[in-house]
Amino acid sequence: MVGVMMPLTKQTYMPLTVGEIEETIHEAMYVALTGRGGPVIVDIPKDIQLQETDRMYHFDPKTYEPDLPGFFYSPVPDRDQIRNAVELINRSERPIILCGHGVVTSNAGLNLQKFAERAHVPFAFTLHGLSAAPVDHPLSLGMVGMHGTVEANRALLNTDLIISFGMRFDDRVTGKLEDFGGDAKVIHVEIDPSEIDKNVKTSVAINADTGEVLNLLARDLEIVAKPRRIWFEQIEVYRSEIAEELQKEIDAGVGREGQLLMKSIVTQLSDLTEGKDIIVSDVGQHQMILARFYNFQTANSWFTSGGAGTMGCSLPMAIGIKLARPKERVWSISGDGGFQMNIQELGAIMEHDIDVKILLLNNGYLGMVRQWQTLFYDGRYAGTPMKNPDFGAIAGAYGIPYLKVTELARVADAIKTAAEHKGAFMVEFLCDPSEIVLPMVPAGGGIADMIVSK
Ligand SMILES: Cc1ncc(C[n+]2csc(CCOP(=O)(O)OP(=O)(O)O)c2C)c(N)n1
Ligand SMILES: [Mg+2]
Repeated sequence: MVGVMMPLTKQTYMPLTVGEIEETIHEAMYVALTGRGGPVIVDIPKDIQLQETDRMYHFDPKTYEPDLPGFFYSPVPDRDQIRNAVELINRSERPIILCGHGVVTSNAGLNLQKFAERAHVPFAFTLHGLSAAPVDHPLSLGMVGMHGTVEANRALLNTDLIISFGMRFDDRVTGKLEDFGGDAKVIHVEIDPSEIDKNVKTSVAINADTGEVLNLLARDLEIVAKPRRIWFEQIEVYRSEIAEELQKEIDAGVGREGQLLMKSIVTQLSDLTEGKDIIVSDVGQHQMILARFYNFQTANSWFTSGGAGTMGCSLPMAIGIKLARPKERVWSISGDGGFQMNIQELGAIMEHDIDVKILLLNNGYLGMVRQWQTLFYDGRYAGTPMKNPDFGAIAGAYGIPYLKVTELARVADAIKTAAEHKGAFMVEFLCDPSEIVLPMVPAGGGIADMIVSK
């Protein structure tokens, strides 16, 4: 167990006597929550579980600090490095801020906004950075990367200074590394030292807690708000490149065959919830469409599996999130493929009466793979069409009320019914399998290779 979990976790433990369990649990919690957070596994063997002890609790978690040589992080930034960063920011004509998940976890979204406003710099979100700040803020460019917005990606191509917070320059953000960044200088604020200079060479590295750094930058009196008129004019050009085309599709709401478009469903969900609810996605086209079209307003309201994402994660994640944040409305949104990978979690919802709203965006395909087949494999749809079960019968078997929506006119009502229902509710939407998530930076390509429209 410990061996197989090692590459998947931040740390693994296996106490070999009952006396070690207490200390191990404390150390595991400390490691999980300190620095860059991450999963830690404690495997307590069965024979150790059966041992007896009279050892009493004697740790104070507030003052507890384990003896962990090599496990070191410093939350406080170096003032000289901050000064160097501010100098670069003040000099830059075309800066861009990249907001990563570290901004969400350090609850620094408000300071990110303040800093961006004070310095007059546009900001873009990584997939995991979404919901750190309102995505419709005037300085926001939306998501960056493989399925990022035209404006975020074009700005990243043409910037002279990347100011990145709590992110790791994943390949889904950078595209082909050799083509990334051009002559742009890079400021990298990151708590995990192993991420600094890993993928992208930095001009100024600030190895500290993103929250602490943004707290300083939001109030830094040395920062000059330059007008950067040419840069912002250019950004408006990027913004308008496909805006009209997208709006037309959203307004039409259906594809050529009259089936629902996911971007229309997500836009209606966003409007009805005013972008304030908790959104838990699965992995696939619907995930990228949520990332692109949900108007995130609430801090830490977006939960998803990034990198090579894990299909099936949405339902169990949503259950955990609802238990942790019972007062907020939680939407679990899956594709027909991913939903069936953890469908048994409906049992947990039934057993514990958990109020999770389930939206199933059923396009009859492993849609994201189909998209690659459409764009890069001459439309050879091998292994992607789904022969799906009767999802209504499944919901019924678990005692979960269910609606099926095939018409655009019924989308908003169905979402509203689910939202207002007390308890779990499921809505299945029949979606157009030919919908493609664009823009797209092809895997292995540079951001300049972005496919913008069909
Ligand atoms: C467990 C797992 N298996 C395979 C993949 C590769 N994969 C990524 S997206 C996708 C298709 C997802 O299909 P669906 O859940 O129907 O969502 P859609 O793309 O149609 O919205 C696949 C197979 C993955 N990410 N995770
Ligand atoms: Mg699908």
